[in-house]
Amino acid sequence: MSDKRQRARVQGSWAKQLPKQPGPAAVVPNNQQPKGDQRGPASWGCGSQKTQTSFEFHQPSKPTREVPPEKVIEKAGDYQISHGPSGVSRLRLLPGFLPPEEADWMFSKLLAELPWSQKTNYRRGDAYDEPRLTCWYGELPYTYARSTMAPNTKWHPLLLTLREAIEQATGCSFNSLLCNLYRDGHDSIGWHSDDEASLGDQPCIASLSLGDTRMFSLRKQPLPEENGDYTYVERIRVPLGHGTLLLMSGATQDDWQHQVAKEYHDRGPRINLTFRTIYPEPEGHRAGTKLRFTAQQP
Ligand SMILES: O=C(O)CCC(=O)C(=O)O
Repeated sequence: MSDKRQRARVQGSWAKQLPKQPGPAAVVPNNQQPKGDQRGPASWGCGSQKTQTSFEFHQPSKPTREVPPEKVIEKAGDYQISHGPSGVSRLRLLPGFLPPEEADWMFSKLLAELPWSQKTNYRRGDAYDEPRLTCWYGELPYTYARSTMAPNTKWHPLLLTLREAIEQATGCSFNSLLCNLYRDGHDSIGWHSDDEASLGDQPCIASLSLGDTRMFSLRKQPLPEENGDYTYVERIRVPLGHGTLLLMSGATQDDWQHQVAKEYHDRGPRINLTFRTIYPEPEGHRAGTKLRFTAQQP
């Protein structure tokens, strides 16, 4: 038990008040307790003095489980972040994928020219507005968090150029694009995996960032016996700056969740483009179904 909790237990308002004792404080370290004949007669309960109660304080034993230290990935490279029954989870980070001047120009153009809007999602029947703006490109609609985005089928020419460059750099092909605009540090995306059945098995997702740097966090899915408790899971942080490309592939969407949390200091706008491949939902299949159960939605 932590010191704080230990104190709260002893000091809690529900705790019975002990009669006030004269003399030294009740908590006496073991090595300072008087021994045998060093004790005065009062300690034996003789005479007119009341018996003193002493408590032994034992340092709580160290918790046997430790929260794993968070890792940070910020250098260019290919990373195998886990290896489990679903396979290897991979990240590839390419900071400076776009040179800064090119990235500046693209950021201004996309900010001004994409059809940004705020999507309404549903959680347990309640509607909520996403804390960011989005737009969706492709041939098919995209459903997540119980709401569907109609596709923009006519791609902005700059998005087509970027798609081609990213396909060449990654060796993956993409037929769709989710664009996110974080207007400031208060915009965010909550913990989720891109694991809707429409994205297929082990999708390859390429994420290009433009504008202010935001922290992209990943946390490992807990084992079934943890009952959805993420306390002891592995965590990784990846700062995503202007012009950075991040590729997630392998089992990353099966075994990890990701988020961009709110930040409470000054953050400027940021655009994130996530290229994916989307497949038609099978007949009789409810749109937006997850491949696994997840309690949270972005
Ligand atoms: O903004 C980002 O870097 C992440 C976006 C994201 O998680 C998503 O679109 O699914």
